[in-house]
Amino acid sequence: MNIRKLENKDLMYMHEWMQDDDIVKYMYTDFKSKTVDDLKLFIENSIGIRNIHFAIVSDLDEYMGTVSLKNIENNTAELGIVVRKKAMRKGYAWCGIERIIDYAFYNLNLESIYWCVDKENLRAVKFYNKHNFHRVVDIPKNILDRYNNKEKLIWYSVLKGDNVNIRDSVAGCKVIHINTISTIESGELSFFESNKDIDFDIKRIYYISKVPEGVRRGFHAHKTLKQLLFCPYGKIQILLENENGREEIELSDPSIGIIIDRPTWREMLWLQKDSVLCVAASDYFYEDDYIRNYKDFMDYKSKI
Ligand code: T46
Repeated sequence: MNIRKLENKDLMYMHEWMQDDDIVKYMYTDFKSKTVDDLKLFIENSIGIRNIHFAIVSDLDEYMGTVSLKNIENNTAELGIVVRKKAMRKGYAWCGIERIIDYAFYNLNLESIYWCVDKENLRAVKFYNKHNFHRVVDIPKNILDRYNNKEKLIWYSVLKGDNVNIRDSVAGCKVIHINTISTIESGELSFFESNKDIDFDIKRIYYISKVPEGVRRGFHAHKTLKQLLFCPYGKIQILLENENGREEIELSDPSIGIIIDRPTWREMLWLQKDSVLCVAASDYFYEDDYIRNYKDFMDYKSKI
């Protein structure tokens, strides 16, 4: 599956979903009244300066939906997506979104993308929440004014650098999405709370900074300490090893963290100068809790 320029052969499939009540009921454009001529014109003008629409297609090049960037201005744009019934729950929506995000950030050099859904469109809300898209709180008035039923809308956004495709765990340690509130033109705010977002009391916070690129730190495990690691700035590779194996993950998105809650060997590689590693820990600093020798760690692991 992929995205490509809309073509006239897509027209009949576009017309098909526009007549489907289940699909258009939460949309604010009157698609039902669109004629074949309207659609021909739409396809002809699908790549513009202010609005860009692509077809989401199957491996056999069959149209499965449309993904759009609308109102492109001030380094931002509104995302729009629709998929045919046939394409639902098959990964086409995700493919369309992933590709358009790349296109927006790397071809058009935008800084953010935003969109809204009707609160009652539970399927869409579930989809965006599941994929960790950040909720936006302060939508600029000129954007809100495009919609009549403002109170019924939930807004989401992706900012350049957000990692939208992250795995669930590394060596069995949970990768978490830290609560993050976006603002379209002024960044994101992330937060977590003890015993709510992470299931331990935080007794200590420390951070590691001013590390030159290419340097590795760590090379130890903890016997009992639980920690949440995150990278509020830069890019750091974290290598973890425990009974689940030896795996790596790159931390580069401030809204992503790893919870290490079992004896795990760790090594941190600074992939970018001035990256900061921040850690929320379940206990005070006790040197006795460290296993700083790999062989000792292997022995310790074999006994637990
Ligand atoms: C970990 C990874 C991710 C203190 O005095 N208090 C503290 O709270 C900490 C964390 C360290 N220290 C002392 C202990 C050493 O003399 O600071 C010195 C440097 O610590 P270390 O070499 O352990 O730093 P890293 O970067 O290898 O490891 C640190 C944490 O120590 C460790 O718990 O999980 O970050």
